[in-house]
Amino acid sequence: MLRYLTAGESHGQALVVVIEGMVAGLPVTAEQIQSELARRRLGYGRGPRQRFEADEIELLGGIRHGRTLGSPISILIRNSEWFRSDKWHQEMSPAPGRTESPLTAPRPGHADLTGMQKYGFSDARDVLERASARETAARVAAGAVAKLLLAELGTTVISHVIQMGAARSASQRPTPGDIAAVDGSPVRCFDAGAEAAMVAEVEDAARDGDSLGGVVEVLGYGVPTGLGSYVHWDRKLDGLLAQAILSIQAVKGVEVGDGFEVAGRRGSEAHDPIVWDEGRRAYRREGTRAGGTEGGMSTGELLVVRAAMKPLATLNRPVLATVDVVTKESTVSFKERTDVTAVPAMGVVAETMVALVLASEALRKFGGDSLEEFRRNAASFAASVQP
Ligand code: EPS
Repeated sequence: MLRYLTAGESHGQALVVVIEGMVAGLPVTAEQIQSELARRRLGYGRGPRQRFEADEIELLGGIRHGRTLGSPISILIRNSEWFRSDKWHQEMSPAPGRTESPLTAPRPGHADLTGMQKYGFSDARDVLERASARETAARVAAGAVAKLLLAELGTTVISHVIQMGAARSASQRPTPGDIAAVDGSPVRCFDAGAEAAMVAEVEDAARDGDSLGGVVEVLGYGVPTGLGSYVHWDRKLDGLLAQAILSIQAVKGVEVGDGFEVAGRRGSEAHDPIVWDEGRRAYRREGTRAGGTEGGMSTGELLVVRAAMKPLATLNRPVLATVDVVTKESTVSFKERTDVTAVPAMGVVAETMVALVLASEALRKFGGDSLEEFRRNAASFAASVQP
């Protein structure tokens, strides 16, 4: 229901996102989008580029006087890198010409080699500029708008880092009120004890010229009951969430609820019993083992989705072997990126992807062309939910 398309290369002029399907009348300001983009730049272990990428946006269409119009929303994010040196004007020029310095040693673990084979390129830059996770800035801008729609339903999506390299956090979960504390942590970890171990992991890896992966947990509070559906494979909410999460650069694993761990338990210990809450006149699940989905639908309980990110494939120490595509001789991969880890930033991107899926499914369920209509439909469903 909510469609969005991003365009732009990491060292090109700008990124752009076009969002289609948003209701009219949703209050949106540039500052709200900007503050989500600032959250994505957080995190110990990121490279120098995050210090000068301001991610300043321009709202090009779809918003007038602080409200959505129902028309496509278009957001531009300029790449500061482009303006810092002539190098990128030449390297990334859209005018006919060629580069003086093609990258001919594709980096293992990146899209480089397969992308070159697939699209017929001899310069890895033709691939890596678009495959780069810089693109997630445009997604986060779209996600900021999705989050504003979800806020109208009382739904909040947050995330925290639960593993960085070998360091893991305890099981306590932040609530929406804790998000400033999570963002205030250098590794976006809610567990102070684990935070120190995670920072130490990053320092160790940095000293060794190495990189780190990790796991983030995304939590959806106040998700309405009944998003997604059991009637078709491609309408299942957990399936949609998994696709959205796995589309994030370097993410290799996704779990809903207790995920892989539940497979080792007995059935009697693997599910969340249903109880009737007389005070709230509502059903409740005892536990979060299912992660807030059953049969591909949101149950109305806490949504729990985890994303596992592999360590970044470019190391500051040239150890990963590759082959030069011109000479076919063995060499080591070049250094294009400088971050030690991007796990804290990935958490913000994972929030974004979950928010976009939930907003899209909420629009499918509650519909409407205006915010007023959407709200009315959501309220009337909530008041009459059966049995
Ligand atoms: C990226 C490489 C690094 C990251 C960049 C993504 O950029 P550079 O090659 O200029 O050092 O900093 O991330 C961002 C700029 C961003 O905004 O996330 C890559 O190759 O994926």
